[in-house]
Amino acid sequence: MIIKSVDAKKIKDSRQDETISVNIKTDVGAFSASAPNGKSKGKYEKKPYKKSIDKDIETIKKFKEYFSEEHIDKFEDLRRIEDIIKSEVGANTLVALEFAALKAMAKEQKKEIWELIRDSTKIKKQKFPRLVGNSIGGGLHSQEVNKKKPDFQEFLLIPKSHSPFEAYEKNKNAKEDLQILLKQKDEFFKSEKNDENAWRSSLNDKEVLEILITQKIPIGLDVAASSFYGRKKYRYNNPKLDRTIDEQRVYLSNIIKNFGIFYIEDPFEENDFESFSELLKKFPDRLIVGDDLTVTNKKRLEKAIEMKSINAMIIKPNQNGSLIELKEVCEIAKKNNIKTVFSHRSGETNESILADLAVGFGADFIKCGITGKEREVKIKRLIEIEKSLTK
Ligand code: 2PG
Ligand code: MG
Repeated sequence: MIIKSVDAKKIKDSRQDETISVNIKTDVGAFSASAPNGKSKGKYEKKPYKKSIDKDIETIKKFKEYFSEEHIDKFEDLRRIEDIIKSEVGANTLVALEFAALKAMAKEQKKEIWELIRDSTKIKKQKFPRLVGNSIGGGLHSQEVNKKKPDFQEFLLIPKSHSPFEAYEKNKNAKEDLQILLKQKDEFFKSEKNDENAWRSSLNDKEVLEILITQKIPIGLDVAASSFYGRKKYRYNNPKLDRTIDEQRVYLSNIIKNFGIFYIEDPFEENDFESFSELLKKFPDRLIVGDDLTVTNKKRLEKAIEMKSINAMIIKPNQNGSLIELKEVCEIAKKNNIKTVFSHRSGETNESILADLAVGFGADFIKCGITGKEREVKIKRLIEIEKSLTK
């Protein structure tokens, strides 16, 4: 496949913020793809744009002649695109371009995108990723309800099923049950949704967990601790309380024990590899997940492995931009028994390629919400792949 020309434009994400959509013309047709936006971003993520979205759009157009000299036929050939443009644009621009290139390659080879990453005989033997769905939210993704909200960013439901179809049904039903329970327990609840289409509530973290345990589905938390850490303390608002690093360790250990938490993401701020290690030592049978800690970055993952900080990690394509490095990160994770959780961002688009990547790379989990158009396109794509493989 040959890329004949490249164009890009600004589109709106689910939060109505600007993001990039890249369009390529190739000898097998035109293809476009877009990248999402994070809000509780890790400090060590690659920048979405080199200087600005407008500058990246200008740059990518300038480089179009260079692309037309390259044959791009297999996943590894994305490296050729990276050699040309990686240092010139940001992670969002690069990843959207690589997504579009994958779509073109799939068309040319009459394959599905996930098949470009791994052949179907291997996929058939592997388990489908389990859904990780955001049911109730707080932190940076939620506005307050009657001046209050939970401090943790995401209260996640993780059905045991490896069938995306089954898990999707379970999560949708549970989310409806939670609406009824919130109406009973939260006098200010108005059935409003947050950035990721999760319920907004005035309840605090423990009160939300009391409700969540009624569902009998394994519970996950994205504490997103960096977003409320400052001057050596975790600054809780609901109720108002500053916790030292030691106090945070004790508090979260109690939460994990008392509510049987199965998955906990970013329990500590993004530089504190040591507290992660302590928690993992104490709870080796739970998933201690790095997101802002590891930012889909090889060096950060290597440090987390050396420090024994995590046994699971978030993979977000636009935290890095390079799908070649993302592949390496997944391989290193697998070798070291670290589970991978392919994840959406809080500001999403209608792009569904995350599902193909999750299947192709053999992800253990996929975190992409429960409801909302931008979330459901990814789940539905996963179900479509499931159906095609179980025929
Ligand atoms: C996270 C993500 C997605 P954001 O923290 O895991 O849920 O949030 O995209 O805002 O970084
Ligand atoms: Mg996170």
